[in-house]
Amino acid sequence: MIYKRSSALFDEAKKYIPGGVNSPVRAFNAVGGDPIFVKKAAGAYLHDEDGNQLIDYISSWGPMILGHAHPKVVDAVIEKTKDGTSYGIPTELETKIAKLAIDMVPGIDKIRFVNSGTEACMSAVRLARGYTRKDKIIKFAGCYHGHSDSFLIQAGSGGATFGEPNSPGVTKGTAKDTLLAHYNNLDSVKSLIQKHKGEIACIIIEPVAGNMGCILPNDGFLEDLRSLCDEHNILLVFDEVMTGFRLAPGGVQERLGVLADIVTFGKVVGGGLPVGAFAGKAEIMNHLAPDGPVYQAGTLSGNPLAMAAGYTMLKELNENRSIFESLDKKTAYLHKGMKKVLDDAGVVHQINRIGSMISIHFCEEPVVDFKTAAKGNNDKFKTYFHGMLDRGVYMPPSAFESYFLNDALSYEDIDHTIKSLSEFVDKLK
Ligand code: KE4
Repeated sequence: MIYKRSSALFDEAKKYIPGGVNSPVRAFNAVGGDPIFVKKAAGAYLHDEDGNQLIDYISSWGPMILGHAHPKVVDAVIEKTKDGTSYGIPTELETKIAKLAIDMVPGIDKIRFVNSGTEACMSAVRLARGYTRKDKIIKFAGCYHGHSDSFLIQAGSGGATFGEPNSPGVTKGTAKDTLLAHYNNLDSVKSLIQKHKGEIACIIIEPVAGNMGCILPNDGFLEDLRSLCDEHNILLVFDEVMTGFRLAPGGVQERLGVLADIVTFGKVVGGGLPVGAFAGKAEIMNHLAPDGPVYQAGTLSGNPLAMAAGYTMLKELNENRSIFESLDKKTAYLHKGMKKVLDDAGVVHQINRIGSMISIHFCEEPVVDFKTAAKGNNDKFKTYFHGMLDRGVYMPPSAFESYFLNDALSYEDIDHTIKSLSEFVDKLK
């Protein structure tokens, strides 16, 4: 595959945009080389600036679950645009998508729309703190909830239980209120609760993690978190920005049968336009301005174009629920095929999968948290990523990301993906 024009465009972009990108993971720093620049996308395919067609396994990091440029979504946005693009005044469409989301997702009475997953998670934490009148939060190493200061925290040094900033610009004052636990490790949560009795507003978690690669909760882990929260008057916040409306119509809460107190959404809920949302029981959500004291706002929140795209996508998923089973089957087929190629070549690896989320890790032991995810051989991952890209398959450009399959993918596309791996698998030994 030739990427000359993409490289030239990247050089140009770097003159005007920090790192040449508007979000760091796009810059290929984890895998090396220059990023491709996309000209257009349709269905399961990306079309880059050098005329290459690539099978897309990130689906814009989740939103494009129906495939790119889905006709119904495109038509809805075009039609809505003719009525104007933003009012800053309530519209009926916001109520329609709110009712649909509440019908689809268990355990929520009310939902507030914002403009990104970060905004949804940031607002959910403020709401939890405002509702409980407590300051500290527990998050898990390796889970990503967007780039709000409270989340850019790494493990504190030594015995300190509170976190330290993992980015310049995040203050120690902010970091001290974020406590760090370890995924699938209930004792790490219990010890934080013991050390900070009565101080913890919420536990926020990706109920299926997608930012360490894909990592599933151990059996009973989410149920145990639910019990701990009930016992200690702590709110449980499920960050379903990736999993919401993807792992089931009702997300992980439906698929795994555990209910959170606040759930956040992004990606699919916006149908490819900028939308995030957070939702919960009325008792909690009514604490939000203008009814309640917890402030949260946004000029473009509930924007008519974004609502048109999101409503159309949710409606399509809600009325064609066989899409979820179809995606599960396609992902299982990909898993089986990739595993056979890697096993036959004697390549040590792990594959984690649930629904249409999957990731490959080149390491010996099962990947169950950030520590085990970090043991993946990144040189092999780089070889894997570029080997696939050179054969027209676009995988996430980082070992710490999940793939997101879309419904436009055909079994022929998946066969091509498996065949591509077999062509260079010996380089992964
Ligand atoms: P956004 O602000 O990027 O819309 O959402 C933040 C967010 C919150 N919660 C979870 C579980 C997320 O995965 C994300 C964002 N996901 C990344 C992919 N790892 C988006 C890609 C990017 O940062 O460019």
